[in-house]
Amino acid sequence: MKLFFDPRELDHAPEQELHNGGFVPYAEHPGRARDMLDALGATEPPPDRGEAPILRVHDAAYIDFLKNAHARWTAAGRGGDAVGYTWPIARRRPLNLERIDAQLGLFSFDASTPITADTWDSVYWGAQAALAATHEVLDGASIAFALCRPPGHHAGADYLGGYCYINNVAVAAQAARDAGVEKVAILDIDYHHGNGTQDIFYDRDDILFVSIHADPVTDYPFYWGHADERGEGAGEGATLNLPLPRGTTLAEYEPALETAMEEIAAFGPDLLLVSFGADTFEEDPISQFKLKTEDYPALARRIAASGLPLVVVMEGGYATDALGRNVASFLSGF
Ligand code: Q9C
Ligand code: ZN
Repeated sequence: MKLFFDPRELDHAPEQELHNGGFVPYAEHPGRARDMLDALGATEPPPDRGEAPILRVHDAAYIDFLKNAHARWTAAGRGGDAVGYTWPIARRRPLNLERIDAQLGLFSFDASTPITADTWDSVYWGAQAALAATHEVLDGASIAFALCRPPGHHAGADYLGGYCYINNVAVAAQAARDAGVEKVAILDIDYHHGNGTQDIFYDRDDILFVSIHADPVTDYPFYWGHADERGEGAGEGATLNLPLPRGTTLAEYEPALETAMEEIAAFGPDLLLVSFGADTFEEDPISQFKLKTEDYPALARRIAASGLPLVVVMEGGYATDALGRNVASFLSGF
């Protein structure tokens, strides 16, 4: 299995995040990628497919903002990383606001996803890694892995959040559609609901989104991921959310995965993309499921049993010393 990674993904390194009312060291740090690299062995850098595939799922104004936000923050006389502090609740109405603080609110949904001078470069190359893995499979490989960092599944067409800026799996899914793949399924097994991915494809019937995650009644991102969200318009029925309670172990996780895989089989996709987060691990510092390192191959085997071509895209996982081990354990099941 080929693993795709670009060293520029290491550059994005915010200093801190707002957590429960105080500032703490940033959980989504470059050491996560280093830990995975140590455990996984040789990776290859992705070719540069440009911005066009990114702009297929993200608004041009948002991408422009991402590229320039930190420079504008600095020009406003600020030090450190750019973070918003006020949000236009329910997008009150379209306004042409120039000030960086207004734009940060417009293009984000939380205060724990800072933009640094290096953010654009890292997220751009992470998206290229997802594209490389996708094209590897479109060219005939049965599976490929994209070591994307920062992660992507919380980012929507025009917003960042949850440590995510570009939605790597969404870019990959759309690239597959554009290459002629008719039906694409996305299985999201990060601990957190993939709100950005859901939003991007919510009204589409050509891309199925199925997610197993911590119940948003108790866990971030709260406002999405409830079981009654099933898609809208043409996409009605092409979204499936399977929320699980805190404390979930493999025994409770497996029936949800069975349901997810049956839904995917019924959809009849030509390609399956997996948003994989290792934050379902029992020792994850910000999450509350109880999966063990040795549980992950069973998940991979059930996914592989679909017989579908697979692209695995890295999402979260914050127990840094165990992260590489957990990802290697998951991939070993394929
Ligand atoms: N620190 C992913 O796993 N939590 N993102 C912020 C207080 C955000 C996790 C709240 C968790 C986002 C990709
Ligand atoms: Zn997560």
